[in-house]
Amino acid sequence: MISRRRFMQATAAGLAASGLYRKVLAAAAPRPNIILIVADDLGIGELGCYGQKRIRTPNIDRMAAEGLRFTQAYCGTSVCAPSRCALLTGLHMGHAPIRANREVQPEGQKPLPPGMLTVAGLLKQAGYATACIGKWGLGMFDTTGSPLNNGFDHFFGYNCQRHAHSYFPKYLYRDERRFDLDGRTYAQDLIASETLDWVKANRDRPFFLFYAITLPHGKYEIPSTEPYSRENWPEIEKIYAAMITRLDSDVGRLMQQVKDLGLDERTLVLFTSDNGPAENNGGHTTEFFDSNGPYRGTKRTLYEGGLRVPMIARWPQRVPAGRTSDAVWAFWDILPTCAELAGVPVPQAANIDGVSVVPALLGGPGPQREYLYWELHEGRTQQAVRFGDYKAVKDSPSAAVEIYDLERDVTESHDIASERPDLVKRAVALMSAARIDSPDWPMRERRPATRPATRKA
Ligand SMILES: [Ca+2]
Ligand SMILES: [Ca+2]
Repeated sequence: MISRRRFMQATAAGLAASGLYRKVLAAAAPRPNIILIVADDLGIGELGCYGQKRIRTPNIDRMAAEGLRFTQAYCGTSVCAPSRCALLTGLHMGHAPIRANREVQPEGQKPLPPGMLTVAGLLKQAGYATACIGKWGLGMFDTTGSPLNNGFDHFFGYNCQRHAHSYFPKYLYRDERRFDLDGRTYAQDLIASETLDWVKANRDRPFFLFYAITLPHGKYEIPSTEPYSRENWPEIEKIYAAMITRLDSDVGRLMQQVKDLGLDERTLVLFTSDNGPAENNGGHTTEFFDSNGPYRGTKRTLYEGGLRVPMIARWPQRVPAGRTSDAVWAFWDILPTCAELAGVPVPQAANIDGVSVVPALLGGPGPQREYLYWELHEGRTQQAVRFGDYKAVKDSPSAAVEIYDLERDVTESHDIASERPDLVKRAVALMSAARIDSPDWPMRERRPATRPATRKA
């Protein structure tokens, strides 16, 4: 068993460089506001700044031009709830309490267990105002998984992922209180307004906003297909593109609000997506807009198309403008990164997997570590590990390990496992060292092909 501590040790050179960037940060007091915008099922190929040609995303593209665009950032895993669990807790899928979407009736998902450290809880302790606006998916309000039991002062939107499939819902929640809607109101209208109001109300104190925007996931619904109404595309693709452009314009409104309130230079904004693009459904195809860009796979796979997500950071005067970074990092690094920005230590007892990427945000190197690990329990258990530029994928516990060299083969087209038994051996050892067994998430083989796969949330 390889010690986790050793994985986190930086090289001497890396430490020296990180120290330099940390001095820059220390000079940058006071503590920044943090806005974390997480789109739902937005593919890395769906933004102009990542190569999209037809869907318009001018506001997010401007954010990238004014900030730092990461090319090798990863989500927690390739479906909603566990990916957000990694983001909030600093734990990767080998240790996270939530490792799949698991529905609870009549509403909600399997709750976070009691006593979890979350990024919101840590920042709240440090004096930040905290809100989650959009979608939750980690436990109803009467459970230990309620956002209000996990560090958020304020919640607005959908608690349940299934409920969030509808953009014209019959109700939403403000904190734990349900309020009724007429079923004709586009929920994103209310959610977008709530973000603007909340930022304004909290302008005078440091704040942390987790803006879990639901577009473009769920049912494909939008009041108008402008600016694509006259395109010669299938109607479903006009709707899909319009949802992404709507996501973009609401990000733009929020950025404008931050600017208008004079908060630009003390607010770090991170924009990302919780997993790769959803598979083909309802007539929509990932091929139409090349939603996964050059990568293989989609949501529910552990290939790069499922895991590699857009990640843009903007913080004028601190984060360099108009640059890209190939620093390799992942959602479980968000908690320690925000903790460092807020000047609050991460309790050792939480035993998190993430490391702070503050040096990378400020234009320096990414963290040095031995590996990144993912697993996913959708029917069978899939596993993946990235070590250096090598990536190993295992489709089920009994499946052969596939090995790809991402530096030469970013499309994961050429499995080199048969040529490199040494890498197979290493990947197997890392996959084993990276995880602890959980009775909630047993390792499962593929079910017989006669049973249709679950396609939910
Ligand atoms: Ca998602
Ligand atoms: Ca593609």
